[in-house]
Amino acid sequence: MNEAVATLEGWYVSHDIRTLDWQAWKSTTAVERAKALDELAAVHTAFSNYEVQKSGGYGLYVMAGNKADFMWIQLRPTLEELIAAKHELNRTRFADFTRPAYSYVSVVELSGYLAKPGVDVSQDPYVQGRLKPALPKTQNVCFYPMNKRREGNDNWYMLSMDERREMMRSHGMIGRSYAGRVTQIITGSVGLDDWEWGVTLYADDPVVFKKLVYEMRFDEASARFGEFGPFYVGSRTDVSALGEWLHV
Ligand code: 76R
Repeated sequence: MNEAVATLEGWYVSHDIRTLDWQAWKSTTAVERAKALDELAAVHTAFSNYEVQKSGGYGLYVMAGNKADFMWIQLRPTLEELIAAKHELNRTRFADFTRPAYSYVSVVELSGYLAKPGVDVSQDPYVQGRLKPALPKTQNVCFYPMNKRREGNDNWYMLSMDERREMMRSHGMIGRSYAGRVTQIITGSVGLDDWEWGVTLYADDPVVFKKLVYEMRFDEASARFGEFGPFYVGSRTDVSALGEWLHV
């Protein structure tokens, strides 16, 4: 049997992606809309405080395209707390106007392919910071789930550790050439959701998503082995900006 790479897991992650029922939103009263936005503002502040207290991560985004209108990304130390965060949002009046578009449950993952030997990761502040991250505050976000292929000669899981490590080295070198322009959070979801990983990318300039993902398509780890789910792209927002978006 081939050797599975060792992984480190950090906080649990939820990508909660929803559409707005515009018809219901427009046909309710201005008073109801104001109450709904107030309740949204209250949970938004509560969620943001998890980041301030370093006990979770949080981001709210308005989405491009017709697939969705909003994405809430939440990070928590346990699955129970992640579920509680969903319920907190669902208890608001604002949630009554939302419909599920997509959701993804995963856990922050660092794989050991390129790990430095001899480092005690439980004591390493850099590693711990990456496992329990505050979400980057760039203007834009791109999320998609993916698999590594398991077909015929293109079966990632039948490759030796050395072959996989070499491909991940090449992958990481492309990634690093985007340092300062894009930040990635890789989350593992084998056994948690329908794909094997979630890829969440942060950049100010959304063209960088296109350039990075395109360049990686030519690299063996993606060209031969990458299988991709739906892409969701959006822009970071807060409740006051959202109030303007939702003003009817
Ligand atoms: O953790 C590290 O930064 C070390 C190097 C590294 C690993 C191990 C790394 C770097 N990645 C790793 C693992 Mn990645 N990554 C993706 C995608 O669209 C595509 O073609 C693929 C989606 C992007 C865009 C991306 C970006 N990476 C992984 C894994 C787990 C694989 C496994 O365990 O088998 C996946 C699925 C994956 C996918 N990667 C980087 C980037 C970027 C920008 C970097 C450099 C990050 C940095 O230097 O901080």
